[in-house]
Amino acid sequence: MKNDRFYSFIKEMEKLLTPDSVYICDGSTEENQRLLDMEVDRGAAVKLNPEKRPNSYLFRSDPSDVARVEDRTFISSEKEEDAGPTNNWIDPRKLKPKMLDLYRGAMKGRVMYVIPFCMGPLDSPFSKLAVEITDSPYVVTNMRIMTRMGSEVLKRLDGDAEFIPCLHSVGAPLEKGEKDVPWPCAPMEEKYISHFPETCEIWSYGSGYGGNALLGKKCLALRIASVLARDEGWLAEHMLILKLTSPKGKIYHICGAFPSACGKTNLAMLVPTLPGWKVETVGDDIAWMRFGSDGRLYAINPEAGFFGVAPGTSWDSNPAAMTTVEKNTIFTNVALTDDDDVYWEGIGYDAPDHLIDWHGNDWTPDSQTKAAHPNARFTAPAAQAPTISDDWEDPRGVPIDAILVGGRRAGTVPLVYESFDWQHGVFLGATMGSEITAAIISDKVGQVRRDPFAMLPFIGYHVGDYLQHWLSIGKSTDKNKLPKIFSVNWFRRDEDGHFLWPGFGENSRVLAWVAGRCEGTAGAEKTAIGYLPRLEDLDLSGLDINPADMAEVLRIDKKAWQQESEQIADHFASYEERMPQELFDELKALQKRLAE
Ligand code: O2Y
Ligand code: MN
Repeated sequence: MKNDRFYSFIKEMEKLLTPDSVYICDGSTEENQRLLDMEVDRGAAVKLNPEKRPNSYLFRSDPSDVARVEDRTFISSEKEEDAGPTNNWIDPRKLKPKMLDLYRGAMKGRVMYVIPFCMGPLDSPFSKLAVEITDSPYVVTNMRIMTRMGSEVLKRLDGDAEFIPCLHSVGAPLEKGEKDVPWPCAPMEEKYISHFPETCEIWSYGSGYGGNALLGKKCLALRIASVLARDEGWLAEHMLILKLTSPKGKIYHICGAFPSACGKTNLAMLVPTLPGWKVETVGDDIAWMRFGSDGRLYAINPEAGFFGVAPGTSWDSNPAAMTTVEKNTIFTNVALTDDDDVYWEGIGYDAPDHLIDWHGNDWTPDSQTKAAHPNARFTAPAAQAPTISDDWEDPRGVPIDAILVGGRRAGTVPLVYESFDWQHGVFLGATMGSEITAAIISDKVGQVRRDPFAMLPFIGYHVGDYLQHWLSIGKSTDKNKLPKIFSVNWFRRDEDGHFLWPGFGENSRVLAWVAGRCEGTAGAEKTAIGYLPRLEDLDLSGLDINPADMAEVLRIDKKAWQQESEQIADHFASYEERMPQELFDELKALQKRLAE
């Protein structure tokens, strides 16, 4: 393979990082096995019982390195105003020298792995080639599941093919004779997850965990891709993609933007309770959408695997995910059973009398601590999902009929409603949010955190420009060819805090209504907030729900909506002068309709 830029990148990085050796990954089974065996031998991983969990491994992270670190994530654009009010910004002229100091000699005593990878199906016009340099074998084995990586990508880098350079180090050089620790990483104040949008570079230092280290995912497929999408006229979004088939065999593709921990993976793998309906999975976290030559929006899932939250995943809540992780899976920070299988809180059965917890300590049901970390993860190939859709790797993408936006709202926001048009739909996306729960340490529990299109931690530029880009996408084609936009809220509660809507498989009733709206067959009432289903517009057959609760999940409380509109006004004001005028117009129109 000849690509001068690729080899100069490697040479330059080797000079900077001074590893003991450099290794270019081919992505083969043998290479993967070698790395996993090496991690087991040095005590960094546990091979799980092959009879129970074939070809699967457990890693335990350092207790300080367990999740994405938003405070240490930076958009280092040349001008501060281009990062906008929702991002941490450092001037690249300061950040680059600072990080170069950290990177100098950072791979001493380690191997520098070079991972050629592709986000999106190989040879799809949507896809992007990239190269991640890392000193973490854990990252290599996870990237092999999460992306297309290795020799097939290397072939495509031949000539002068463009690629996105991604640099990662755990930030723990080894002195001669120094013994390594199972999960090397740097202290919090030395961690940097940095993005340079003008030069399309990602530099990550100090963390070996998930979104901080598997640079194809949040760093490339969302933060950098959102900038490319703005410049090239497409959308890079934090959305699941599902295929819905009606009893008549009609197919719909639906994207859904939900903030982290709102059940995107569960919805993407849903088992409908409505007879005759089927949901299949195209993607569970990220969608890249482009216009096709027919003027419709088409989406691909740029990833090849799932990096899902284990706690709460059970045969009841998500049977497809449980099947997906039966083999070839890397688990991180779950508990280990005495017969070398995995366990986590919410797996759906009682804990055995003894476990090894995510710290590597003995654990019994009397222990006061959790056996698995709440952000414990499974990394599993998407192709293993029993719900995987036959078109999930279609290089042309799948045509999108509807986009859902939603968060966790105990009140105010009804189960589902449809926007009046694209601009109003962008307003729904711009104003969506979730109540801050006790799971987040904050003095703002109960307050709504606005999270535009669930992209708050992932927009690589100014949030106002991002919303403007959504508006301009709506002007780029015939309006009848655009997906319809819906707001959904599975989380409405009664006065005692009980969920009013059963959720999970019953959400298929909402999907069926969405499909009916796309088809023009489902009814709705025009309200101040949008088109709302009446009770008779939803298929509620066989659903065991109290009629008063059902009425409540669809109720619009005008007073609560007036307060909501005031909160939205504050939220827009915090986004400063780049907030699009069209969204202020939508707010005014909402307030006028509420006053009527
Ligand atoms: O904690 C992490 O590093 C993972 S975050 C994550 C992983 C998979 C899908 N979504 C997310 C997210 O934070 O939205
Ligand atoms: Mn996510």
